[in-house]
Amino acid sequence: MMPSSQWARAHTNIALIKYWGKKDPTLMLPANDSLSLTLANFYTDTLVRFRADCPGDNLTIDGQPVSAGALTKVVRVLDEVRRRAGLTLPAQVISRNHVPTAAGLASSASGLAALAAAAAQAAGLHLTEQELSRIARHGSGSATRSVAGGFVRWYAGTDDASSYALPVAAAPALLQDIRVLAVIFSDQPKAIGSTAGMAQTVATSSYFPAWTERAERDLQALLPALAAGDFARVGAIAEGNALAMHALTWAAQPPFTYFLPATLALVQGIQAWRAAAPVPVYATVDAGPNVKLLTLADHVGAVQEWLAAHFPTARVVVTHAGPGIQYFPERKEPR
Ligand code: 2P0
Repeated sequence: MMPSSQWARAHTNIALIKYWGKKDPTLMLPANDSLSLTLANFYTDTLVRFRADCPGDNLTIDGQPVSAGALTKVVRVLDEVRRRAGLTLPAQVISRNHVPTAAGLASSASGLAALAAAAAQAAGLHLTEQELSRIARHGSGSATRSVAGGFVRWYAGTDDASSYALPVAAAPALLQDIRVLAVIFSDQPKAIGSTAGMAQTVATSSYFPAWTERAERDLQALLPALAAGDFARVGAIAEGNALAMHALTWAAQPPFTYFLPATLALVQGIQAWRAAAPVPVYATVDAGPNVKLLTLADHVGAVQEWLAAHFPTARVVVTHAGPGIQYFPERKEPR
């Protein structure tokens, strides 16, 4: 069958149990299982065309060509699709990010998940989410989880076939009511990227063995809390897990941190507010200075007011649970 063209959309995600470290960088196997929430407002649309008249794999993001040197992750995903489909054609890839400018949410998770889905479909492979997540994993670890919607667990696995993501059961009310507020302090690129930061952590952080045990314990505690819809428990586990991840970087050699003073001020401010008032709001932080607050729909207004009073210069974007991969035919570019 001649390969065709396909648009696919994938949403980014926020990890409640973090992925921070690979046990096999070649196969992209993580040291521990992780668990995330797919986010509705932040996504990437990607078109893949396999065509003989392309000089090689090429990619534009929001209309800007990406240099061949920056294509490594993209080519890893395309190669995995070509290997499975028995294809040798190069690919033209057009990608559009719908992640608010500098939202502090990585577009690599949504971008590489959308790429995996569009490329597989364009190559004539009709794969389950589980199979697609394995392909996305070859691009970027966090992309593994962006293939599915809602709460998603990435099983670390022990080889290529056993390292994939699947949706996790959660109380319907929790899935409907959970909100994420992205609080943006900085849109500067970080000094140490995720891939390099986690490699340095695995190689040198004296806390790394304790981290993998902690992450496993947190995940086992989170699963029943999600199923029961116990938001306070979910939030407390997520906040503790994020801070444990950041402790790893301080214990690396040389030590480093993604926190800015404002990051710490917000995390401490939220903890103090929570202790003083019965507001269910919890913080999580990824590989950068911005903070994501977890709360429930009924409390979004109060959290926004508190942020305006205490962090008046921060930009805030509110979102909720999002879906898994969506497809659009080529002639219908998604809007
Ligand atoms: C996560 N992060 O679980 C963690 C928490 C950031 C902090 O996954 O090397 O861009 O391409 O697999 O996926 C960011 O790392 O790194 C990340 P690679 P990725 O969401």
